[in-house]
Amino acid sequence: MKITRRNMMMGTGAIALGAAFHTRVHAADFTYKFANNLQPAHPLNVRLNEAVAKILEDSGGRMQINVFPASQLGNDTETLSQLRSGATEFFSLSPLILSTLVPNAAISGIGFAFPDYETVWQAMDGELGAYARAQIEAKGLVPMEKIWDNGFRQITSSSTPINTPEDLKGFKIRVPPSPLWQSMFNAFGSAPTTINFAEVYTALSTGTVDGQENPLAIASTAKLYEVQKHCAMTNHMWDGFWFLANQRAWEALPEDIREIIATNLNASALEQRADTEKLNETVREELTAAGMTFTDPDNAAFREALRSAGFYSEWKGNFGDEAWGILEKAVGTSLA
Ligand code: X2X
Repeated sequence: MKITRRNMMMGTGAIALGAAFHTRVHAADFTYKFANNLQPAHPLNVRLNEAVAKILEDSGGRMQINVFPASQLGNDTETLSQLRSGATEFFSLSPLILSTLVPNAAISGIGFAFPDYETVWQAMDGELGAYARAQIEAKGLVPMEKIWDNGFRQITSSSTPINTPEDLKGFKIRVPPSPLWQSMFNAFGSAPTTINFAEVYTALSTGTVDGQENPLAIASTAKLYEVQKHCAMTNHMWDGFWFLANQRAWEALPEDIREIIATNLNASALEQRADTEKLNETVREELTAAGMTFTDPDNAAFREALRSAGFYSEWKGNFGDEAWGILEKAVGTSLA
């Protein structure tokens, strides 16, 4: 091979890269995967990337966590199976989707339960969150203490704007894989279809469903405004993401590394909550500029529609008096 300036430089570069890679491979005692269903620009991934960099640093390079955003390892249903088998070590998941494994984890997703964020965080950092985490642990998964924010959910549609609960009758809406979501939109008289988030953009663009519901931060970062025209600010439920570890993978880590991971993830959760709340408040303008039209319906009418359909009494029965009592105490009002 003729030595030129160009391939000499490439050679040097390759050696330097090789050396860096070598050091990294040997430095990390543990290399774990962290899966989630959100786009890289969502505050959850922004803060998660910061947290894993800090974990690598604080552990002296012993703990490497590689983040796989945007359902790269599979949709939520598949990734939950991977988490249980240990094929994926970490996963962030909505309490409602997690309820397919841990039924009472869904308690925080009851429609119109939380009036505001202050009540949400008091509940989720308090007795209600502790109750949910105990339920999760009983099924062999390890939840971090602080839940991350998804947000208050709003309904988007492509054909007609939603102004009243009557507009939801017969509405073909995508819901995430969870009995509580299915039940809620059945109570509205809609035609809900269960679709994992990984397939939502396609389902909307091909017209398989007419609408979906998600916080505005997701409508923005997942570019749902490209395939949805209207948005109704129903605030019909708050949703979050439990940060979950596979139990065997977690217990394989030395105590000090577990401590470093938990401390950093819980600290980043608080920053992510602030980011997401702010984004959900400010992004309406951006979505309007992208061509979406907004309606601000009377939320009380939607809540009343659920009540008169028997939604609350049915779910009080499903969750049982203990869980329901903790929820009512947290929100300071009788729900059923
Ligand atoms: O699937 C959804 O809609 C999402 C992204 O909000 C959840 O993870 C529940």
